[in-house]
Formats: sequence, C-alpha cells, structure tokens
Amino acid sequence: MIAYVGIGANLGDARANVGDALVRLAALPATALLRHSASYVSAPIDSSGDDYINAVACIDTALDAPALLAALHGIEIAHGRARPYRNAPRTLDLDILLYGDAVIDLPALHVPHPRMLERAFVLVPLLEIAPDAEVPGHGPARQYLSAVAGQAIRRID
Ligand code: PH2
Ligand code: MG
Ligand code: MG
Repeated sequence: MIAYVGIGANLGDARANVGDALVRLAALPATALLRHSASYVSAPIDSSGDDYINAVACIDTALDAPALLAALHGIEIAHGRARPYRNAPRTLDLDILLYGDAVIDLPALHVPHPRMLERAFVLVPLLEIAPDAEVPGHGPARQYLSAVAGQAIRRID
C-alpha cells in the first residue's frame, strides 16, 4: 500500500531527528521509502516551543495501518518521545496522513489525518512530492492550499 507519513520535530536537534526518521522509515519491515519532501520550518500551530521541522515521506508498505502506526510509535520512542500533554513539543512525531484510499476510524487511528487539510506544514511538503494527491472524502489535496496560505512555512533544503 502507498502511504504518506507526516514527520515533525521541535525538540532537541530537530533537523537531525527528521533525517534519522527517514532512515528508520526506510528500514521498517516490508516497507520501502519511495520518496520524501524537503525539510520545512514552520511556527508551532496549536502547540508551543521552538519552530518545527516538518517533512512528508511516501512509503510502499505491506504493513496494515495499525501495524504501521505501531512501527511509527516505535521510531518515536527510539527518539525519546514523551507525551506529557496534548501537542507538547516533541523530539519526533510521525503521523499516517494517507493510507492508500482507505478511510480508517479506530479509537487511536484516524486516516486521512483529521487536521491535515488545515495545516500548511502538511499540505506544502505533501504537494511537493504528490501534487495530485487525493484525500478520501475531500478530493484533491491541492484545493486546500489557498486556505492555509496565511501560515508561514519555509523550505530549508
Ligand atoms: N504538529 C502538531 C501541532 N502543531 N505545528 C507545526 N508547525 N508542525 C507540526 O508538526 C505540528 C504543529 C501536532 O502533531
Ligand atoms: Mg502530529
Ligand atoms: Mg502524532
């Protein structure tokens, strides 16, 4: 299955954490890293602390969505991710944005990611690597870009 993973970090060496996350995604079982966006800097949205480094990865995985989520949590934990409160600054956050054209509503997993269309730090890197991305139930992701134009985001590599 083709899946898109949102990557975010704003604690510790956030740039290095994002780079390492890509290495670890590529090393997941039954998974290939097909491509990834550049890294971007953006101010925290509904969160606090330093600016975030964000990126999006496209993977091809044989893991089902819950298994992929568990694998992503494993990578977060390897980076010392703590969850003291909702949207706390974090060393690494890995979110399943899209899992093929699946719509998933489990207690701990909602796909497409419920807030992805409201966030420039997701849409801009996603559209960089998948300009024609379709969001189940919402249509082309690109049509939501103008709504987030007020959120500053800067590409850094
Ligand atoms: N992640 C959040 C909340 N706010 N803001 C930015 N700029 N980047 C993020 O990755 C981010 C956020 C919740 O996961
Ligand atoms: Mg997140
Ligand atoms: Mg998360």
